[in-house]
Amino acid sequence: MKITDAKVIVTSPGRNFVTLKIMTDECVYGIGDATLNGRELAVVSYLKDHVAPCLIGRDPHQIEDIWQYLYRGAYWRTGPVTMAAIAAVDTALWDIKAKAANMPLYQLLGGKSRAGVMVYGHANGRDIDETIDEVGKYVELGYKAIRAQSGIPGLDSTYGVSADKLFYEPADADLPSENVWSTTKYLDHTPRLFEAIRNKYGFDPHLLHDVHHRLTPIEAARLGKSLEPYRLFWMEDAVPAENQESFRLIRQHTTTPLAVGEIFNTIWDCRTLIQEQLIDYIRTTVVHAGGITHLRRILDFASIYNVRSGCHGATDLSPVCMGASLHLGLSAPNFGVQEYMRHTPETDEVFPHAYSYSDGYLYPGDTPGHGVDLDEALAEKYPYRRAYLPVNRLEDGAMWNW
Ligand code: KDG
Ligand code: MG
Repeated sequence: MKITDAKVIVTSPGRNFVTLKIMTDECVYGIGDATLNGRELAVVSYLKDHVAPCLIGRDPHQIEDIWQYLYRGAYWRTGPVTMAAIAAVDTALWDIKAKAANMPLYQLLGGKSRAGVMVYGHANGRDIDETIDEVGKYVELGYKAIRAQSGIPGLDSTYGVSADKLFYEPADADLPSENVWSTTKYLDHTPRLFEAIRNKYGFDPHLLHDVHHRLTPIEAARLGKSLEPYRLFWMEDAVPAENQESFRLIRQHTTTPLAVGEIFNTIWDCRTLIQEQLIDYIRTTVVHAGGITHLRRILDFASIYNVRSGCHGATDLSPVCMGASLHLGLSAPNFGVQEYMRHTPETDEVFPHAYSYSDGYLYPGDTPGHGVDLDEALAEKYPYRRAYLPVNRLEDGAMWNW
């Protein structure tokens, strides 16, 4: 089998997605997600100008060799643009291999380790009462795990709180909108949110919370301690993780489980975190961490240290990424939980998929490949629109992490 073409498709059915479609001389094709929120066109160029020409004529079954060729061969390693491009190729090649074998992808990854993939949904509200109501809606939908975020008194807007409750979209403007952040207000408010949720719903649903990189290590330690009575499933991205050692300090102070890694691109970004058992869940996902080949390497490494997966699954990761992630989640022995932010009906129509939700779990389905396709004619009707994530400033105007 030979690769005959590699086409990059940009579409915006409510939000931007970049998809790579690899064609072969045997009429089997594969698709991979290459979306990098707010920097989409950089990956488009990387793929079109620098990767696609190198793929033509290669054997698509040589997945590992092609991965190494694109990673080592570029000389310039890692980074979100490079790794999203490599991920798209890798995902498309696994799709081709599984279609050629006439098997769902999870079979090629070793078969099922579980019946379904537990997912968590996003409950959020402008204040504690509204968030409590939203948690109730996810309980009604059968979710076993629910992330809770709430607006903070005295701050106009904050991460995780959206107007549309089911379809959260943070890339909300043509140029970055500006938010104001106060750690003091946040640290006072957040334990009250979880106290109120536990009072209302008891300890049955798993509760998760995303700090979104906003604290220092000692502040994160304080938050983790103050949340201990509410037994969170995890506290996510408590601090920016360029310094993996930051987590040593947090870990010394709290038993609240820690999750991190949605913006990591390689196994080296999480090596210390995993090896020193400083985290409980690694959140790297297919599209931003080099595809199925590299994410599986990360998860296997993590399994030795009792670290489980908690793959990122926000709306800016396309249904193609979700499908691939579900196959890996079904097979990985150390799967933990999968984030599931629902895509809009327009997006679902452009990306017909075999996966389905039922009673707190996602099931990848048994279609050969990863089970997600792209309706190219429909995709063309939704042209790219520039959209950025917000930025954050402290109350004195200084830039902060969003
Ligand atoms: O593009 C950025 C989003 O994917 C991110 O803000 C979502 O933190 C996020 C999450 O946990 O889903
Ligand atoms: Mg997050």
